[in-house]
Amino acid sequence: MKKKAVNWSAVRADFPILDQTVHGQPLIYFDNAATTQKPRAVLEALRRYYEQDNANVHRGIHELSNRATTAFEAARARAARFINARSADEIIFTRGTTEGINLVASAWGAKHIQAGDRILLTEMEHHSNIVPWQLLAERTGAELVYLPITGDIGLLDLERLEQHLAKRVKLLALTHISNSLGTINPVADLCARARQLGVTTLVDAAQSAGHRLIDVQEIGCDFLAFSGHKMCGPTGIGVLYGRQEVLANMEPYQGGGEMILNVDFQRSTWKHAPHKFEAGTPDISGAVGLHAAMDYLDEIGRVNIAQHDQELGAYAYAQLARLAQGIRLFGPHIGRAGLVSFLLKGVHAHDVVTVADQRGVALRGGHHCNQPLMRKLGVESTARASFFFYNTTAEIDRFVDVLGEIRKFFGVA
Ligand code: 7TS
Repeated sequence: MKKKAVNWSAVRADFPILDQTVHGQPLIYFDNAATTQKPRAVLEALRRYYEQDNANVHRGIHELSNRATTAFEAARARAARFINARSADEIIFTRGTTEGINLVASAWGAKHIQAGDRILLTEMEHHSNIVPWQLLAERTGAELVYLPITGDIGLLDLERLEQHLAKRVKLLALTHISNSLGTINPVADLCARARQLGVTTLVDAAQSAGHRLIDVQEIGCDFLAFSGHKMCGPTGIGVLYGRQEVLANMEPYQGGGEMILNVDFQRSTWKHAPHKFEAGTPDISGAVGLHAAMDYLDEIGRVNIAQHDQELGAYAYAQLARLAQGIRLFGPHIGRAGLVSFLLKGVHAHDVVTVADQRGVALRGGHHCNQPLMRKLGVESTARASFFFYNTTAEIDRFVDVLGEIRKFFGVA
């Protein structure tokens, strides 16, 4: 994709919510790993849809229903282009990453996982890429195994990957970008190595889909899941990509309207993918909003977004590292995503977040749905600042000043 110079302050002005004060201070929104803000283009697409086209999809032959169906299927085709899927039939709309992973655990797992099989995860997975597999393991007698990470730097220890993969592993499911560490995993390489051994692969792209170019053919995964709300889209809509050959060999996910070919009192037959996996009325407006979000991100250019993201991440990391003994930083020193997890020595993460909020800075503190990772790191929680392209280095400077004030306030400076 051709790179162009981006006017980042003009881009920021597309987000009305950012222009406000919180507790009397200008809002600095650094909780983008939890959810991102929405540009006017997305808000307007939602309003236009509800003001002009709203109807149910795939039903009725009236004009509005046709328009809603066209808009919904156009969003599917757009999502396929967004991640370079071969076909729109490989795009299943879900509520988000969590539901995408649960869908695979349920519909793929039911057919392919048996007692004694292993599912390989990593120690840096979000709960949504752990718990669905635990439920599947309980149902089937399968076993979960974990690729370790290397201490606070938080890189995957890949030395024994082949050894791990060779031991009855049926599925490798891992995150592209860690929401706590900011690690960017080499997913294409891992999927290639898994594929060679006949292992099915799933990539959790919750933290990457809106932040960099995603090409599922280049990654070579069987499944990839992401959430619209973490990439400028509405809440309640997400995408599960599944390779066509793999989707064809799966059970339905939920039963209901829209996913059937024919229903008798005792038995039914299903549509082909993706409709087989989308029972009931889908989130039509969500898909329309997600379509606008994908257009918006590509208008800026995901290559530009990735670069800006990494610059903010590197800048923040460097500024925080100057606190030296006063701070513990998590995640890689270089090549990190646009977020930093940290602990101020002598101050609880929740206190950092509470006092930062009083100064207008929105952070997140806690285990970030990474409890096993936190235990591995020997902590209960971290504070986290996570950035998106509308954030600025000036905001990071203010945030670092606020941390200085917090350290003084708690008498640890
Ligand atoms: N996977 C990763 C890597 C995530 O970071 C998250 C959400 C999810 C899956 C789940 O996404 P959902 O949209 O289905 O909820 N992560 C975070 C976070 O870091 N803070 O709040 C939510």
